Amino acid sequence: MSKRGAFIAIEGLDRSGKSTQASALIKRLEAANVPCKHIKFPDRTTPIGKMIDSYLQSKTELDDHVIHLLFSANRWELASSIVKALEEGTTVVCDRYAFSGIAFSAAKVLPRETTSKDGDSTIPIPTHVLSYEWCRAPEISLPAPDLTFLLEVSPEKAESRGGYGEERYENKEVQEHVRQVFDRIGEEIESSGVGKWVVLDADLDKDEVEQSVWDEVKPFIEHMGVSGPVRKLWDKTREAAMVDALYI
Ligand code: DGP
Repeated sequence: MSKRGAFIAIEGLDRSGKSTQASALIKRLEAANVPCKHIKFPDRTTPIGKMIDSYLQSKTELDDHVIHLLFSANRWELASSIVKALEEGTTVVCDRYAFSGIAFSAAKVLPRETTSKDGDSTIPIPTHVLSYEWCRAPEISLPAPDLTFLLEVSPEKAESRGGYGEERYENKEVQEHVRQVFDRIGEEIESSGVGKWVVLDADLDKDEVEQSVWDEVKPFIEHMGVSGPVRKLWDKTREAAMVDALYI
């Protein structure tokens, strides 16, 4: 079977420099004559994307479940075209993906935190609106990236970068919860063996981050792409079918 393109996702907290790094990676791939395609989620141009855009700018309010499913639907809108591009030998660089979907939704806590008495002290208990498992469910079976970068930025650095705080989610508390969920996702992806998860320090100078990204991507270029079919995220259907087959 001939090689296919690599699926590379760039994830991170707000103002971590994802978009800059995605563009820089595309430039390097083009310079190396690698067929490549740059996509970004949310894709705010589709009808679903326009609803998401309006929500992010706080022009509309939506139930937390509804907006989560819209973000996911926005990825499913493009899922088959991603697989097609990869199978045709195009490397796809994706600025945000399903992992942001889970992290930003599962990080949501109720505005008023519940408190419980522990002796004399009061411990704040963050009450999550949506469970991790519920948030992950609609992302199951989406095309799985071969390589995911998580750009970690400190709150101080993020705030010092332009435009921070203009949209929903861009505050320290939410970003800290998001960081914790990203860590959990990274552990799951690494242990599932479905793709590589690379954490990079995005407080560093952008050229240093760009070089670290390229060092990870280079082996894919040297091997002229990826062998084997595009895998699926958290896909248990094949395993379940194999177990069922044992009992037939
Ligand atoms: P960006 O255009 O990359 O700055 O993303 C806009 C904001 O939307 C950012 O705060 C992260 C958030 N976001 C991105 N994807 C998702 C998603 O799938 N679900 C949720 N809840 N938030 C997301």
